[in-house]
Amino acid sequence: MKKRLLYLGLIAALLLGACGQPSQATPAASGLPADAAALAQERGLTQDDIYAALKTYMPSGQTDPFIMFSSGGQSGQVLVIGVPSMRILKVIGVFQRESWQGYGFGGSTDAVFKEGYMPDGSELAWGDTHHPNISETNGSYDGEFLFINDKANARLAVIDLRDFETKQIVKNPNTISDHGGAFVTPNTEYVVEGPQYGVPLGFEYAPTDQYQQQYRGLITFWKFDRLKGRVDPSQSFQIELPPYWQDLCDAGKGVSDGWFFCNSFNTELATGGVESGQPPFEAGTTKNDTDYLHIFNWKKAEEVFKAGKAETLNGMAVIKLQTAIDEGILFFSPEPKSPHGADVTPKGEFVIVGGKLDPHVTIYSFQKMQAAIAAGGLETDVYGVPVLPLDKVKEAQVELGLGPLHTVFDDKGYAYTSLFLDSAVARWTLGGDYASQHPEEPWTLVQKLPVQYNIGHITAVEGDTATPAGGFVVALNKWSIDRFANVGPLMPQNFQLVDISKGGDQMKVLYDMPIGMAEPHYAQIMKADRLKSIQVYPEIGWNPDTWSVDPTAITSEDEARVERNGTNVEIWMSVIRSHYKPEHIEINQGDHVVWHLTSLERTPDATHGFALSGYNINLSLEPGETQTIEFDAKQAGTFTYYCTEFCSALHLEMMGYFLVKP
Ligand code: K7E
Ligand code: CUA
Repeated sequence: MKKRLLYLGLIAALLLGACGQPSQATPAASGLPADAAALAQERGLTQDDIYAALKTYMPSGQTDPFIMFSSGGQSGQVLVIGVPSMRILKVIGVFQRESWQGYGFGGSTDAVFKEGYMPDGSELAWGDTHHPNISETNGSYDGEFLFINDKANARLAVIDLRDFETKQIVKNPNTISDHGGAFVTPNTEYVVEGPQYGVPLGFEYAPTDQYQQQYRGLITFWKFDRLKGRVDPSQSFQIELPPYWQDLCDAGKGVSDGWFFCNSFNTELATGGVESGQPPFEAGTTKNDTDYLHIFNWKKAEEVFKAGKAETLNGMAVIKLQTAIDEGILFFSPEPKSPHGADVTPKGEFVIVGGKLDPHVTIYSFQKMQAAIAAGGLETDVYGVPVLPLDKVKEAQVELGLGPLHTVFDDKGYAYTSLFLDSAVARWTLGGDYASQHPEEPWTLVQKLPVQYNIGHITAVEGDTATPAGGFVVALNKWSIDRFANVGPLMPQNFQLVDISKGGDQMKVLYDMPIGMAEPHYAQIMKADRLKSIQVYPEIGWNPDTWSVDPTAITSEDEARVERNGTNVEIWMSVIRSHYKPEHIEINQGDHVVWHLTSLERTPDATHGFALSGYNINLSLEPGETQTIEFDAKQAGTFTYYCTEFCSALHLEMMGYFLVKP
């Protein structure tokens, strides 16, 4: 009994604490059922567990204050997750077809999907998404667009956050894999796709013994046309780089706006070949003590491109390496052992680089870089790129632990770095202007919080912008091992929500969220109120691709009809609870079919599907949406079409016959 009272008191105290204002919280606290305390006791929940539960629980009907956009890794998707409840809100098909969204199964999205095929038209049906980036205005998320790269095939996708649909995929014509994308400049002038593995430009054939002469790195600045909501390849440019493996990148902002930074590895120019007695890549790429931080003046590169000093290769403008050197576009600076990550601090004055095999993060000063460039007299690497000496540009090094990878920031002057080998989140204090924000010494480790296990990226609320919001960090852990029920040898990844609301060494793990599809790399967390998404399409007949009323749309059931012109059959179909009109379509085998479907619904969430069995067609018709499918009726027989969304009590009756006469 005594224990029970203790628990009750504890929960009440936690509730009061969690809600801040005791007066507001009294209904919940005073009305707290005794069985809650009994439950806590029965389950053996600790004080921390109860705090974590109260921090993350979202009562039914309440929405999360933050939205996380996570890459879906090798599933090619984007995951949309509410924070702090860690509930999945949506899965967006990007580089793979997503039947639930009707993405890539017959409607206008087929064209988007096909845009991303190889230059010779070969199909690419999957992708490896790594780094989602929300569009920014003045260095802060504006909630309008989301970009993500496909590491597997060097592609970039544009998602419109008005309807959360993928609108464009561009294939990079001059490289075959990428990594340091998709990173936006502070006003989303460009979406940057950094490269990864060196290949000859245009991924032409060249033997690996020609590595130094013929292989290259490449960075792409895709121009974003915000009005059109699309990348414009004709206004985009690339910069040829030495064939080091350029890795993670970040755009300068604030004082460093106009500049861009990428870490790299393999300055050894290793080409592998373990099968023929060469050192394997893992050894060959880690011989040197340092690799090169790549420092780009992208405003200068833009000028050079606009002045016509770029060459055209496979339809893309490429600033050649020598031009980049001559024009002062590209500089290097040494980075300690197997660097990973390049993260710019909120005001833009420092770049932080981790080191997979170095226990420190290295902090580079942008101001010192500028001074070193101005001072001149720089040595160069073997390709002639000027190298800024580390001791001239280094602001500090902080020893954090083993395997520092990525760093994000909060509103209290702390930085948070993922420690892969240590399986920990390091909280440390920034110096410079940030020093006044916290009582601890600048540039010191404050806490190492164990996470489960092997954290890759880390993300914080708006934690990579000019205006970090603090509150939560999410550790994107690669291994889960023993954290969840055994679902076989391919285990989920583990997203761990971490409370960073209290200063000092008071970070706490709050919640484990299994990710049951693929390996997400990066995620961004945005304040939910920045979203401007629509609930229903603005007008009946809306084409989500053109973002306007489609000329083929109909506005009432009276206009539904079938017209035949020789062997061409055109169908105008209305879709509303709970019937299609027409319900019978009878055609001849071999006819060419153009089928327009318009949802006449105006009610939020009144979505209808359209599945045409046997023809590999499935649409999702959201309220007001129009889609057109086009195909040859090759198979004769009796086919059914039906609605795949449970839209009403008579949803099962929402069907029709597609009769194809032999
Ligand atoms: Cu460090 Cu692809 Cu961003 Cu993963 S990369 S961790
Ligand atoms: Cu429409 Cu089910």
